[in-house]
Amino acid sequence: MADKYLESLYPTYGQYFAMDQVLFEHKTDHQHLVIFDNQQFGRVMALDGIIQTTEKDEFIYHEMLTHVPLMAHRSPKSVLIIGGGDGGILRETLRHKNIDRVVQVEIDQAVIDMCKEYFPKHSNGAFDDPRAEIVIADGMDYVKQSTETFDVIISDSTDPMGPGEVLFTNDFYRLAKARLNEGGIMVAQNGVCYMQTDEVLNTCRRLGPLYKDQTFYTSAVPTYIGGLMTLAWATDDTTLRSQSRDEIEARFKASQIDTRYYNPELHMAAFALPQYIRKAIDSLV
Ligand code: AG3
Repeated sequence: MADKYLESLYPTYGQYFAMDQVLFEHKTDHQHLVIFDNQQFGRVMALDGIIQTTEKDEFIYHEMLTHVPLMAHRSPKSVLIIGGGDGGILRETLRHKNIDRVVQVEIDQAVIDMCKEYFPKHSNGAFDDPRAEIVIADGMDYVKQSTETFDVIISDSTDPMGPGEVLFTNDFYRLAKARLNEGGIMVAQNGVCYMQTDEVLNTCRRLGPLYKDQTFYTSAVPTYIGGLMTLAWATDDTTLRSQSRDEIEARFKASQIDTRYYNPELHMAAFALPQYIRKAIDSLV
């Protein structure tokens, strides 16, 4: 029987993965990194006891966190990625031919190095694309110091504990907004809403007041168990979310991007929120 990797995200509920082979296990300068193979999900990466990405289902998360803002924005040229060391978001971003500048800020060089080696399909050469600049730094320090602005900001973080915690603070959201061009969009990984409802509520409290339109969209990612994953959406352009399916479809067709999960119907539908989340959000006001 193969050893089992038990995810330690929740105290009274969780999932395990049979580890056919452990390929790498190391305490980096920032986090405890494990890479192993599993029959169902292919290669799996975990940080500090929490599954971050798998070879088989990564496309769902990476496509939804990237293409929803990039297809909603009418002419995005530049993108700032916070985190995302495995390169999946960078890969999907660079598939947009109109994007000519991407800055990715990742705190842990070791995550990039290990993912290039063990998950080559995640980045698929994206780290070598001349349009991409990789900065090894804390996302918070970057938004404090940088003067550059972007059309879209994508926060592909861990859960709000350890190095990722700062990326869910008031200060980070305020400073990130200053890095956004007028009418720009910020999206952020926001956990599994059934299991991590407080995360959604905290984001409403902190990110909500900064933007004219702040909500969430969802996607079901098998390895992020517990139901729908919530992705935070924030922009001052209130027209972006009321675009028709045809407008999104026209942009999607023009992009010629061949996706495995994202499509214009899903784009529209992803903003429909379950009633328990709507009620929780409404109870804040
Ligand atoms: N970022 C999202 C990890 C979330 C896992 N947490 C959870 N199940 N709530 C992963 C990096 C992918 N590029």
